[in-house]
Amino acid sequence: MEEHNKSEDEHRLSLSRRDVLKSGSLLLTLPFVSLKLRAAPDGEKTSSLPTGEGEKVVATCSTFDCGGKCDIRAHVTDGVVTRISTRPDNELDPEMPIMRACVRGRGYRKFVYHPDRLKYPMKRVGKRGEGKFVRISWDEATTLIADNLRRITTKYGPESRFMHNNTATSGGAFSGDGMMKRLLNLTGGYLSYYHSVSLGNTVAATPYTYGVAASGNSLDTLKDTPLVILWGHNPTETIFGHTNHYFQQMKQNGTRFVVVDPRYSDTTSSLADEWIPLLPTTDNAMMDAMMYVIISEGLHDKAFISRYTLGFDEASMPEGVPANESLVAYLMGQKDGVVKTPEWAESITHVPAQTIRQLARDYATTKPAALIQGWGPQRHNCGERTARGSTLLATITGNVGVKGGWAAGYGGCGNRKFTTGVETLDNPVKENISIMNWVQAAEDASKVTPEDGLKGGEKLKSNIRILFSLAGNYLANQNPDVNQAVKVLEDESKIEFIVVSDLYMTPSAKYADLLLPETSFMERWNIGETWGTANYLVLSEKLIEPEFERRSDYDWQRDVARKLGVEAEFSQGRDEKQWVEHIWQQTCLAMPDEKLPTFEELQITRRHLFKSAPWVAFEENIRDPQNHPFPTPSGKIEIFSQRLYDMHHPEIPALSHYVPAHEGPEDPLTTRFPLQLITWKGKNRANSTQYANPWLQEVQAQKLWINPLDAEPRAIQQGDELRIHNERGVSLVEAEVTQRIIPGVVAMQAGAWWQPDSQGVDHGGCANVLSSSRITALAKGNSHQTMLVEVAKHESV
Ligand SMILES: Nc1nc2c(c(=O)[nH]1)N[C@H]1C(S)=C(S)[C@@H](COP(=O)(O)OP(=O)(O)OC[C@H]3O[C@@H](n4cnc5c(=O)[nH]c(N)nc54)[C@H](O)[C@@H]3O)O[C@H]1N2
Ligand SMILES: Nc1nc2c(c(=O)[nH]1)N[C@H]1C(S)=C(S)[C@@H](COP(=O)(O)OP(=O)(O)OC[C@H]3O[C@@H](n4cnc5c(=O)[nH]c(N)nc54)[C@H](O)[C@@H]3O)O[C@H]1N2
Ligand SMILES: [Mo]
Repeated sequence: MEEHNKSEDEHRLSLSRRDVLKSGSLLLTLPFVSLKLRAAPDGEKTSSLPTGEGEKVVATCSTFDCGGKCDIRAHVTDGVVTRISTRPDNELDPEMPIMRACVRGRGYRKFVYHPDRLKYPMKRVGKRGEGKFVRISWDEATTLIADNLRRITTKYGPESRFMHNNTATSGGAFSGDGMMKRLLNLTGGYLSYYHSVSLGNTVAATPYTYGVAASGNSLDTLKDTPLVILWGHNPTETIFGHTNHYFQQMKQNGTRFVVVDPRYSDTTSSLADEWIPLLPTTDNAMMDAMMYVIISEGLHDKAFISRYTLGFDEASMPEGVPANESLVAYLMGQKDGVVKTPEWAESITHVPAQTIRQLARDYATTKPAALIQGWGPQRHNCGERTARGSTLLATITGNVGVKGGWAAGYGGCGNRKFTTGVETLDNPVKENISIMNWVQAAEDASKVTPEDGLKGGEKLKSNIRILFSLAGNYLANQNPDVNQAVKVLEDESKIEFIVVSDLYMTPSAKYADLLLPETSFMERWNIGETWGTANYLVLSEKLIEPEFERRSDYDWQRDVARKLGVEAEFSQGRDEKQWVEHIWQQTCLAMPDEKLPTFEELQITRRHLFKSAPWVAFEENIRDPQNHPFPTPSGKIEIFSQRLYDMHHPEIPALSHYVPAHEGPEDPLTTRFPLQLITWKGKNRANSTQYANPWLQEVQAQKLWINPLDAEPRAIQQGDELRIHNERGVSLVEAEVTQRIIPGVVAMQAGAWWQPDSQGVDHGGCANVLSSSRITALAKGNSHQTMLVEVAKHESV
């Protein structure tokens, strides 16, 4: 239901219909429709109110990091977006996967036209984090940035400058985040970070099996796959490019879907023939037992294993490794005396042995079969092992490099194409930290060591002294262990200047010294880029003019560059649209065979689908191993990894088998905090983006899922207010007593805004007051998902 309220009328903009026409937005087939318009609220706005004759429907997309690049149709009347719809059922485009807008996409108008949106640049007046600001001019704001950059760089060097995790604009070719890197690089550089908190653990682990990370196929190759195992994968909510388009077709054609997930996810309810819940972090035990069943029953693909792999059994081990380090030796307990039977795994995973046995048999005897892992299982502190464990299963069943199979692991598709993006230029600062190191680098950089993740040097030259968070809510919301992070943020003697740009007063925005109101994607030009295995680009056109004093990051960055004397080099004389056009031209040059439309044409066609033959990862390596060895040290698929073995680290076993996780179900800490808490990415927001959207709050309330078996002894009933706590924090949230979660585990949606009271108790259901900043062993990455908690009725405490 669409409705107009006063605040939206106030948001009606001054862009005339003629401007919209000029900009070429009138594309799709919808003829002008006569609209009955409300009276103008005041004289001033009258001139900009529509004159009544029409509406344009513009195909566009957001540039959020939301999993999909759906087909959004913005209905624009006299410079106002009045409605969002999606690709009509009767629009024929057989080559383009159907990407119907989800609730988030359909809610964009409420995100853009929200009375709480930031309107003016503001500087902090209270203590840092208190959230007290006063309005200032853009001239003062940009002078503050330029002066602080100059002062801090002179005093501490460019290594003291940090750009934070900012994913809300990562779905576009152009962003303030990217341009800020360019500006910093033009003026000495900055401390950069590596590791994607989204998928970094699996990206780090997968090459130990295959030599490269990208191990996914194009989804059209799964058309005739009879069995798909979705392992901690929830694309019905997370979208993952155009996954649902294909999965729904496959479902209709009879593909059997099995979902392995502690939660009965929306994917389970919409797709699965079977749901197998297990305790989080125990996936490797289940995988080990499946491999045990497959091998002990002789169901493994012997020809494939002998031709392409290393380390399956004692006869296929590299030289110099002691006895009993092979996969078979491990599974049969030849070294540790523990045979990895389904009964052994049942006690760890809580999956019935018979279920494990049956899944193992089904997976090994259905040819081909695709085991596809989401990223939830790898956002744990055992995540690298879980990711690589799945590659071993795919390998011993011969599902690697074959059409209809899936190599598991990271899963990204090697044939995807992207725009060239902005030229951020070379960064003179060579030190590079893991995203997990930033709090320590701000508190006391001398403690950040190569062992924790520092690269490019032995130590850091400076603490982080100036920080930019442009389109992120990571500082005090999305970072694990928020309470630990904000202690450092609050200390004004540590980071001296924090710049945040956002559309809303988020928990992280409250920690800004300077808070800047950015435009939304509807108020800028961009090109949206796809996710997962999807392979197309969508123009994200400027639809409406910014209101109040909102400015795009690039726009104010030009002023800062001017004040620093580098504007000409920085901007190359281009405005935002010209940059997007430039990126497009560079992309066209980089892909001469692709026959991309010109930028002018793109404004008519709106999107470009990269057409390619079906892609099967490692197809060549399997077809012709002599001439195309796997890019591993041995040239084979490495079941046993000598490189991992040589690390001699108990959490990095050469076979990626089960090792109990910190804060997993076997941790002695369970005596105090007996429940595992996991989070999931829910349908009504992209991480914390759109948290304040009232429509989307109606879609799904923030609640803690708890099984009746855990609720009952705690006298918890549906709707009770709960207190979730551990040593790191306390969060209050409503109970959802449900069998959709396995006993022993509780779950809530990630991305709710942190709402601390004066005691530091969170009232928002923000999981990151409970999550841990423990670093994963191999990737030096995040483990947002691994935490133990206790839960009680709030009143009873
Ligand atoms: N609707 C929506 N879509 C999104 C996002 C969003 O916020 N909202 N965010 C986007 C982003 S930034 C990313 S990185 C991706 C993330 O995509 P994913 O990381 O795949 O999404 P999650 O929901 O974190 O995890 C997927 C599933 O893993 C399950 N899981 C958790 N722990 C375990 C475990 O130990 N074992 C097993 N087997 N399963 C487990 C969860 O219950 C969940 O159903 O999604 C993107 N898509
Ligand atoms: N507990 C838990 N925590 C997690 C995860 C988890 O699974 N569980 N997942 C992690 C993952 S995978 C990710 S990717 C991160 C994401 O963490 P972040 O990168 O911080 O992403 P968001 O939370 O979406 O915050 C983006 C902010 O940008 C703002 N924004 C939107 N559009 C624009 C724009 O055009 N300009 C500007 N300037 N601002 C804009 C939004 O209002 C929002 O406040 O969270 C991580 N944190
Ligand atoms: Mo992410």
